[in-house]
Amino acid sequence: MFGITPSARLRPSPYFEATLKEGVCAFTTYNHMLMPTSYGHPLEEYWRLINGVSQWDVAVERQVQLRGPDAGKLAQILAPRDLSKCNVGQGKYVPLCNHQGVLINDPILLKLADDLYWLSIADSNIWFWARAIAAERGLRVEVSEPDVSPMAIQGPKAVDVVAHVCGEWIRDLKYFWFRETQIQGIPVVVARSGWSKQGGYEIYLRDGTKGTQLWNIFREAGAPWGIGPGNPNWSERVESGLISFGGDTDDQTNPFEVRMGKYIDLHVPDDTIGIQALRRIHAEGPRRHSLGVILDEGEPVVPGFLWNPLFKDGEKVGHLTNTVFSIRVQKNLGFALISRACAVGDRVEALVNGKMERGVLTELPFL
Ligand code: THG
Repeated sequence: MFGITPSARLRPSPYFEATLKEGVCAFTTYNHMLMPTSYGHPLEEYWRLINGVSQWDVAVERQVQLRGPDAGKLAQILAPRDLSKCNVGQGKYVPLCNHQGVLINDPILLKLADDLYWLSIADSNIWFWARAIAAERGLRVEVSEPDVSPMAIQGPKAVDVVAHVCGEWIRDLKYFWFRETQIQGIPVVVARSGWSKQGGYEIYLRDGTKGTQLWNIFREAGAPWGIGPGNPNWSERVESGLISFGGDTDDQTNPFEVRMGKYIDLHVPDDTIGIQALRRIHAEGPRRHSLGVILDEGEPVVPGFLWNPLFKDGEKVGHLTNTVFSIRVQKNLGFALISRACAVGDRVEALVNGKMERGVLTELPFL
């Protein structure tokens, strides 16, 4: 369709050369980097994730490092989720909000030490935010970006591949927990996590010069299980109801509207950013919620520029955010961010890639 012009503003992933060799043929931008989105065989790539094991360059999930005596304090000021019982070696999914309770990112927090945290961020600049807050609050903490680049190994056979490379201990790792280790001398953090519902691990590479080497180690070790390249999979993640910050949220979205309420602890200290607003929104009830949309028409929808108005009985009730053809459901599925006056079973319509499509509201996740 069109190409991408590299520039000094775009940071290459340490796995870039390896993914070129794998035949990557499309990218999207995320955190001022390029993320592979296709290797040219969508069905093969999808079923590899569902039934086998898939290897992803997700270096775009960049790390905001908090280091210093007040690192934990800053983490709790940034995150409206109770971190007081978070252990070293534990990760947590933490929606971050601004003072209005509006979602500004939804990272995974990793506690590496009492004075060292990483926020593995979605697509928005949290270094600016964390540095500004740390300075305004007079905290003794350095906010930086370490040399860290995640690679994901996802799918039901990921556990066997990662155990083969790292050792049997990875089978007992709890979800979002991690351990610092080495793979053939390459420093990594191995976590049980990843942006799919098929299970798997993320290998956080701690030496950007070793990307190709680390990629090839897993490529070779995974061969008996049929490992191959993939990426956060549009079809699978919509089927699984995984929300993409910035794709399924706008600059008014609060966590309660997008099914993240369970990650908000209203009792966190009063100096946590956004908590006053979140308490108020929770008490009043959010104005919108997210539901699934199943489109009537079967002709496969390819990802496009969405965020189109959604109508019920001719009246605008919200937005259709993402829509994609589901390979397991064999229908076009989308996410609706809509008025709470709309409910499961309601008929709706929206423009999808230039065509008015009708559909029905349903619960999330689809599968
Ligand atoms: N891995 C890493 N960094 C990331 C992501 C990741 N940064 C950006 C983005 N993804 C952050 N967002 C999410 C969103 C959902 C999940 C993980 C990261 C997730 N959610 C599970 C779910 O919704 O079922 C479990 C959440 C829970 O129960 O605690 O996994 O993928 N390194």
